[in-house]
Amino acid sequence: MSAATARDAAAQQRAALIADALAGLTAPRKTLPCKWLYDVEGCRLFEAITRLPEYYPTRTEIGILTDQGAAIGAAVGPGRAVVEFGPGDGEKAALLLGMLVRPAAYVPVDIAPEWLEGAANRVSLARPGLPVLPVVADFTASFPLPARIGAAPRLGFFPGSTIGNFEPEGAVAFLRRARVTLGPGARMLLGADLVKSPAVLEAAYDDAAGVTAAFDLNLLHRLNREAGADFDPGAFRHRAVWNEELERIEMHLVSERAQVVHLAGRAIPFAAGETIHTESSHKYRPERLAELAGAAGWRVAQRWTDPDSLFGLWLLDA
Ligand code: AVI
Repeated sequence: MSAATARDAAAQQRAALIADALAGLTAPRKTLPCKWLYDVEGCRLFEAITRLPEYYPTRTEIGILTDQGAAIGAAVGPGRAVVEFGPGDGEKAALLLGMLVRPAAYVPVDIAPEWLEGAANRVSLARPGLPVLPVVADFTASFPLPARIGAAPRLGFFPGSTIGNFEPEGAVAFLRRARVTLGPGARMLLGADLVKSPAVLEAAYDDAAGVTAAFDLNLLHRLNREAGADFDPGAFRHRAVWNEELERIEMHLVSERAQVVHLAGRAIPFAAGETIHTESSHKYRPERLAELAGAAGWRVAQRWTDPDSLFGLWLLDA
C-alpha cells in the first residue's frame, strides 16, 4: 500500500469511527460498535485475554480440535478448500488443516492484511506445499473467492465464537452470505460458546487481573487518540453482566459520575451510573444454534464439545 493510500484509508477509518461514535453516544441508550475495540492496542489486549485463566473459550476450543481432531477430520471429509473468516494468528487453522485429509487450499479472509500474513505463514509452515490464498476483505459483507481456489468443495471455518458478537439477525445474515460465497456442497465448521453458569461467564469477561477492563476502556483512549474526544477513562469503569433474557454477556462502560464529554464539536452528557454498551457476546443452546443456522440455509450434521460442555464445534451442511 502506498503512503497516500494508507493515509486515505486512515482518514476514512477515522471518519467512520467519529460517525459511529456520534450516532451511538447520542442514542437514548448509549452504545458503540464492538469492532472499534480492535485497534493495535485492543488486538494486543484481546490476545492477552485469550490466555487468561478465566477466559475458557480459546483453550477449550483448541482442546476440542486437538482431542477430537481425528473424528472432525473424518466427518469433514477429504479434498476441501478451507476458507477461514478472520484467521487471527492461524493457530486453529494450522491444527484443523493438520487433521484434514488432502485439503485443497487454505483461504484466510480478513480486512487487516497484517493478520493475514501471520496466519498464512503459520499454515504454510505447518502444511508445506498447501496452496495458501489470502483474501483482504471485510467478511461481514460479500466478497469473491480467488479464482485459484478452483472447483474443490469448500469448508468454511469460523472459530472462536465470533458469531456471538453479532446480533441474532446479523449472525443469520453472515451465515447466509457465507453459504452463498462458499457455493454448492459447502460445509462449515463453526465454533460457538455455550450457555453456562452466569458466575463462570461474568468472570470470563471481568477477570481478576483487569485485562478485559483495560480492553474495554481502551475504546475511550482510542476515541481520545483518533477522534479528538476528551473522555476521562478514569471516570468510567468496566462492567460485564449476563443478560438472562437474551442469553448474552454484555460489556458496559459505566460513568462513575455525572459528566460531559466532547466529541467532534458535540457535548455529550452522562448521568452518574449511565453506561455505554460496548459489546455483546451471545451464548448458545444447541437447539438455538441449529435454529439460527437453519434460518440461514444450513443443516447441523454433527457437533463436538469438551467434557465440561463449555464450548461447541458444529459441522454444518449447505
Ligand atoms: C472476539 N470475541 C469472540 C470475544 C468474545 O468472547 O466475545 C471478544 C471478547 N470480549 C471480551 N473478552 C473477549
